[in-house]
This record gives sequence, structure tokens and C-alpha cells, in this order.
Amino acid sequence: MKKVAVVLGSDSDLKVVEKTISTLKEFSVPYEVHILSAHRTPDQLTAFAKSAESSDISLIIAAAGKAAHLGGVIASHTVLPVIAIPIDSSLNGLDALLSTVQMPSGIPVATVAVNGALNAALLAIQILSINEPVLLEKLKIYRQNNTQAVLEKNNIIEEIFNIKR
Ligand code: RP5
Repeated sequence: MKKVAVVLGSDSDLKVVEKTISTLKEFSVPYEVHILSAHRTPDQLTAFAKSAESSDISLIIAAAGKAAHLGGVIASHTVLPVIAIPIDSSLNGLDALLSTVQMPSGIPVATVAVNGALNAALLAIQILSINEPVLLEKLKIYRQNNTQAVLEKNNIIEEIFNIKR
């Protein structure tokens, strides 16, 4: 299986992106992690994005806050899918969300919710599962477990609040 590249605009994004990394690990998806910035390391980011396709990378997850151009800049240099996580570094993440999601036609970036680290990993795994039946099965089990967990919570809350039925 090819690797997922996780790119952070700053080490300060790591506390959110840890969930992305741990989820990829949970599904045994190979990954690599980089700190590269659209503004602070533009040359290195461009070199990374241009070489990603030939570097055994299947898709890229880009996490950045504030004027978050990381996902868009990467997407402009590669046709690999780019999933972006707007990070709440200021303004409740609204600045990063709009900077990330409002891409011009022709250069898509799949943007998850502000700090949506788990969903970024799951979306990446869902894309990979098109060619990886093992991941497809793991995703189905993950969903079933999710459903079960909610139903168990529902049982508890119903017992607490609906004593009379
Ligand atoms: C963005 O600016 C980073 O992705 C981070 O979310 C934010 C703040 O970066 P630091 O000043 O903490 O390095 O580029």
C-alpha cells in the first residue's frame, strides 16, 4: 500500500493532527509526517508536492491554521487527492476554514471541519479502500462499533430520563 503524507503547517498543529496519525495507525495505513509551510518554507513545500506522486504517496492530508494556504498550494502542484484540515489557531478557525475551502475551480481540496482530524483520516482511508478490500472491511467494522457505542449511550440515557415508559 502506498503511503499517506500528513503535512502540518506548524508543529503547533500537532496536538490536533495526532488524531489523524493515530487513526491511520489504527487502520495499519502507512504514513509519513512533515512540517512544511506555504509561507515559511515555500520552496521546500513546492519540492515536496511536485515529487509526491513519484514518492510512493497515494494522497496528502494538509493541516494548517490562520491564512491556511497549505492544502491549496500542495493541490496546485500535484493531481494526488488533497484532504485539508483547517486548524483553529485564531478566530475559532473560521479564517483557516475559508482560506482552505474556497478553492478556485479546477484545483479541488477536500476540506473537513475545523480541527476535523479524525474525519480527515477516515476520508483518506475510504478513498484508499476503493483498491484495498482489507480497509473496506475495517471501515465497516468501525461503523458498526460506532453505531453500537451510540446505542449503548442511548440505552443509558433512556434509563436515566425515561423511568416511566
Ligand atoms: C499556520 O499558522 C500553522 O498551520 C498554524 O496553525 C498557525 C500558527 O503557527 P505557529 O505560529 O504556531 O507556528 O501557518
